[in-house]
Amino acid sequence: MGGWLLIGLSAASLAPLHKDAIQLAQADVTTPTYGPATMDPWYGYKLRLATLARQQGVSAATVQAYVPNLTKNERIIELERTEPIARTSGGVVGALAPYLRSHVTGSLIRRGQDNYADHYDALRSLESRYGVDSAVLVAIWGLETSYGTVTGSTDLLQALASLGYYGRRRDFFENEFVATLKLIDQGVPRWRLKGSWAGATGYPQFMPSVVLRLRADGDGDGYSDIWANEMDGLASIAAYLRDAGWKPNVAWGIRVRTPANLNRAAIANRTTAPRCPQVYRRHSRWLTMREWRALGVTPLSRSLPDNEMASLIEPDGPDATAYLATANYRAILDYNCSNFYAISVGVLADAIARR
Ligand SMILES: [Ca+2]
Repeated sequence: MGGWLLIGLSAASLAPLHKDAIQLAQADVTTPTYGPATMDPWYGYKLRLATLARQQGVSAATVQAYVPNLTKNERIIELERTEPIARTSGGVVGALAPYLRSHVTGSLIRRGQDNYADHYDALRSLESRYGVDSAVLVAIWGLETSYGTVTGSTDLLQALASLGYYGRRRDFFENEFVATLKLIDQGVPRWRLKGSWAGATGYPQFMPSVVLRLRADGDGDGYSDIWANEMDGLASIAAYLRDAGWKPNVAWGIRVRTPANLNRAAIANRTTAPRCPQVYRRHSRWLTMREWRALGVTPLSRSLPDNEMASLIEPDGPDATAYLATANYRAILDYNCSNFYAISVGVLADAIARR
């Protein structure tokens, strides 16, 4: 097993390695054993990654250049080991106001307004191209990376390989590892491929597979550089939201007042969302704005069209801050599945557009 002899091998000759790979995939996270006992487990795991990458069409040259020398990052494995499964707003009551104070700061609002003004014409053209509210694009850029100043400095290949090796979310991270190699095949330099410890990269903080699928050219130079070109980053966020079902010219949501006698059992959502159900559990069922008015739920400032569907969200429980959230709120949840995150995006976007 010495050396990296698999480079240039045909798919058929990779088959025996693939058998090892299946065995590796079934390894228990808590007692990791990779490959034959005589093989260094990390080396064995890199063979598995190289095999997967070649099977999924990554060039032999890229695999040869970037996989054999990878080292394992124990610090990242420790972050993954101690990562709470649900650290977001699902189930948390009574914490929206302090969350908004610490996340949607005066500085973030002010810099968002400046960026919105600086890029105003380009943002208008993105809005007509994608149909997505440009203030929301700026707000996501601000919350994800503080307007491009904090994009992460972790080497993606090392991080994703280490996370796959640890194995709690192996399929997910291995897919992202292969996607990162495909970006290199597309010409993205390795030094660009840095991000958060969990693999989010660039101005939009996309996972590599999302970069492959949705990165867009916002400034019209024919290339999408989501790591250094602001308009490319914003266009890519717009492409994501459009893909997630954004409806043009509809607000993400509105603040509302609820009546004292609102029967919450009657409006409870009885379906279970397939994706992040603990977040959707906090939404009421869908009603039209007209139906909400009939129940005494009234807008505090702007309203929604009578026929627009929305669900009621009361992050701090009854008789506190309440929102009617539209389909566009769900598109934001698709970006990052946390009610507090989506509300922060909406509140920041409203403040950015208000100036
Ligand atoms: Ca570009």
